[in-house]
This record gives sequence, C-alpha cells and structure tokens, in this order.
Amino acid sequence: MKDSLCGTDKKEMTRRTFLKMAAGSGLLVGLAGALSGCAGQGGEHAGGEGWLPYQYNVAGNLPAQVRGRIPIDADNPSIVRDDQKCILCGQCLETCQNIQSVHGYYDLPVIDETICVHCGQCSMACPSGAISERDDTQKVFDALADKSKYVLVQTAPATRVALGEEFGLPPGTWVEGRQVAALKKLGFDAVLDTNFTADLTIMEEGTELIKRIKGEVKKPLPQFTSCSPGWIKFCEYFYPELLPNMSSCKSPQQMFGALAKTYYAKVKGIDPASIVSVSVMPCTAKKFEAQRPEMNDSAEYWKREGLRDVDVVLTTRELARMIKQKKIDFAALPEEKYDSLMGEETGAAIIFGATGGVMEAAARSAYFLITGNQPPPLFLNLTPVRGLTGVKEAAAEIPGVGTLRVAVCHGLANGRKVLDIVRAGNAPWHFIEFMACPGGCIAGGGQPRTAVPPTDAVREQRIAAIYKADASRPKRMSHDNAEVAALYKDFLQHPMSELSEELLHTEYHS
Ligand code: HC1
Repeated sequence: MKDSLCGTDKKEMTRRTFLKMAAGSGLLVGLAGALSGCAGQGGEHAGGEGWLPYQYNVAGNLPAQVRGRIPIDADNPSIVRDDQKCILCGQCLETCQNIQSVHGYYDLPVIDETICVHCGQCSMACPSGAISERDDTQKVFDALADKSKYVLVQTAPATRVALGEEFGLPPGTWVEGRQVAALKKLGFDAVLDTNFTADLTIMEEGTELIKRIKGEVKKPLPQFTSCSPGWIKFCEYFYPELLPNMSSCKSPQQMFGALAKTYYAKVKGIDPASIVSVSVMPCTAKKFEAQRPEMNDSAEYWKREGLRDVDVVLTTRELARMIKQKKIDFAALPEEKYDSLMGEETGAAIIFGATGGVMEAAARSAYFLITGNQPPPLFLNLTPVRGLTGVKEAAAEIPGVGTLRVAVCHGLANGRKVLDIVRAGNAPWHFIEFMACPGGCIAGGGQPRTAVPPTDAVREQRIAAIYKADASRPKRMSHDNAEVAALYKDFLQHPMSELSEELLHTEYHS
C-alpha cells in the first residue's frame, strides 16, 4: 500500500531499509542501553566511530539530518522518553519535522518552553519503543480502589476500532461492546460515551458556524474546528493571529468533563467532588488538553475550588495495559452497552474518529439547523471529505445560505498548507476541519502500535470500520440524538445558551 501522506514515500523507504537491517542485526535490542547517554536531550549526535549504527555499518543508510532525537521536557504531560531505549535513529525528528512541521519551524515569538504539540506521532514512529505516553494507569487503579469515589469513564470515537489490535484482533475490528464490558469489569461506576458530546459539539459548532455566516457573531470565516488539541496548540504556536477563526467549542472530551461534574452529578445526585472523571482516548494530546488551566468550568459552576473537568486521560494503549494487568480475556468478553444519560451515540458522532468525519457530521446537522428539514442523501455520504488525501474540499447547496464550502486536512504539515492560504486571505471556505494526526484520531498518538511506522493500510482498515458502523446506525445525525435533546430540554436550554457558553465554550490565546 502506498503511503500517501506528505510525500514522504522516499524517506519512508529509507527508514524501512534501516529498520529492516537493524532488526536483522539485533541492533534494535543491542543499541538500546548502549546508546543511552550518547547525546543529551535534544542533542544531535555527531555520528563517528563511537556511534553504534556506525559500528554496525548501517549509519550510511540514514540521511544525516535525521540522526538524533527530538527534545522532550521532563514535565511533558503527554509523552516521555526512556533514554535507555533510544537508538538515536531520528524517526521522531523526521516525523515531527516532515509530517507535523513542528520541529525546526521555530522562527517564533515564543519560547521559554520546548515546542511540542503533544500529538505523540513520534511515539508511533519510534522503532525501539523509547517514546511512549506518560503512564497514568496507576492513578486510575487507585481511584477505582477508593470506595469514596464515583469513577466514571468516557471513551473516544476512535478507540473502539483499534483497541482489539492489542489483543490480536485485526485492525478495524469493532470492539465497542467489548470495550464497555472490559471497563465494567475493571470496576468503573459508569461507562459513558464521548460520542454523546461529539453529537453535542455538532449542535454547538454548527450553530456557531451559522451565526458567523449570518453575521450574528462578529467572528471571522472560515471557522476552524477545535476538537484536536494538538492542532489547537499548533495554531497557538505558529498562527496566533488566526485564533479568532477557531471555534469557541471545547472538544467533546472537555464538554463531557464539564457536564459530568454538573449535569450528570445533578441528575444522579452525586457530590461532584467525589467524581473522578476518566477518559479513554486515542490521543496523547488529550492529556495535555485536560490539564489546560481553562478546562475547569465545573469548578466555576459550583464555585468550588479543586474540581477538574477531566481528571485522568488514558490512551488506548494504557487501557489495554490495564486490561492485561487484570488478566481480562478481552477477545472473549460479551458485548455490553453504555450506561444512559450520557451514553447515546449517532453515526455522525462515530465518524468523528476519521479525518473528514467532523465536517461530514457538521454538514448533516448544519442543513437541519438552517432549513429545519432533514438533509438530502448527499449529506449522509459526503464522500469528497473522506479518505487519506492530505487536503480535501467539498461544496454543498443549503437553501437560505447558498453554497457551503468546506475543507478538511489532517497531519499538521497539511494543516500548515491550508493555514498559509487562510493567512494570505485566499481561503474560499466557510469551515475547515483540522486534525493533528494523519488519518485523524483513528491514528492518534495513543493508539496501538500495530505498524511502526504507521501505515495507510492500518489507517484505512480502522476508517472502514468507522464508516461501516455509521452506515448501520438507525440515527446518523447529531440532532437526532435523544439524550442530547434531553440535555438541552432539562439543563442547557438551547445551543449557545448562557449555560452552554459557560460550560461548553472557551477561548484560546497564544
Ligand atoms: Fe478524537 Fe474527538 S474525534 S478529538 O479525534 O473530537 O482523541 O476518537 O475523542 O474530544 O469525540 C480523539 C477520537 C475524540 C474529542 C471526539
């Protein structure tokens, strides 16, 4: 399968050649400890006879510029590196620079910190497993063991098409029900679904888009999606003047967290201070997002200090470790259902996990929100925004608005291309979806490392599972989610109400 992203085919071949040779020679194991200390954090290794790839005669296969490694701060909330395992192969540098266009783009007015958007794509490319997510599993085991706590968990759209790979199932195996069963076996008090707030996001973000188009809010077009925290950080670092284009919507993870300790706590009669709000995400940047200072609106709501909307974020890989640690036979689990109140999903929410999915979901409901009618079939299969092409476009007619023009990009180097068009004032679009990771969340930095480096073949299998699930759902539009409708009726009133603004929206600053 040809990897289509970012034109990296030649470089990928180079690194595969290296990895093959390294594996054949036992180098990946042998280099691990031996190379530790060869270079300080972020140091470029000079090569030479002391460098083991040189001794093993494979150094010649490495382009000089990829030797070394990215700098990772010791307090990075998302990723860590075990220097004992680092072989200085440069795969992290290449990924960060060429696929994400982050490393090496530092002509910035920032910097008292190491630039990192927390996407974790370096961990997906690291052949020796030196870079991984920061492990927060013990925090969750501790919470589950504390009987005074009510531990609830939300699961992202994309984990259910990848978690099975950790247990020998093929990429794209749909394991939604088994994931729920595993979480219940681990002892969570409630197993809920980020898809619920993905649908809610569409209601809020679609309403915001319409207000921008109609000039009812004084914010610029095109509107940018705001659910990928790696993308947001990228925009903050490199295109801060375009932050007014960013939707004010929090991500579904953070909307969920804010509602878990307000709406859910109220309806269930639970003290919000006793709730431990856990999320399972395909994404390392979600750990960073949950720690952002502005993500504590439940504390504001209750006027109580110390509440965080999301307390702990686990990646798909960490959840798999917990399941293995407890010796749960995942593949043999029965299918179970999410708990209610914040557990209903539509097909529109499921497709959030694939590049183009947020846009397609938004288009389906934008049509409804503008016209009051269900959209025609085109909106249920907005194929131009599907697939792995780096930048995609679509246009659709909506009565009362005219032609809605949208763009979708994934992988931050592709994002940079689109942002440069917007910066130059040449963007023809009303709405743009940005996802930090190539392929979208299905290939997030916290997903199973089924192929290292990641391949389009694995991405495509996961994406196919997502669209198959969407097509099979009786409800495929966010505005048809009955639990979301109940949330508005009983609590928020309507999209972008005062309370919605307080809990579900935020502002980003550079
Ligand atoms: Fe995603 Fe999202 S789709 S960002 O990729 O908007 O991580 O899966 O959970 O929040 O819903 C990730 C996935 C995820 C959010 C949603």
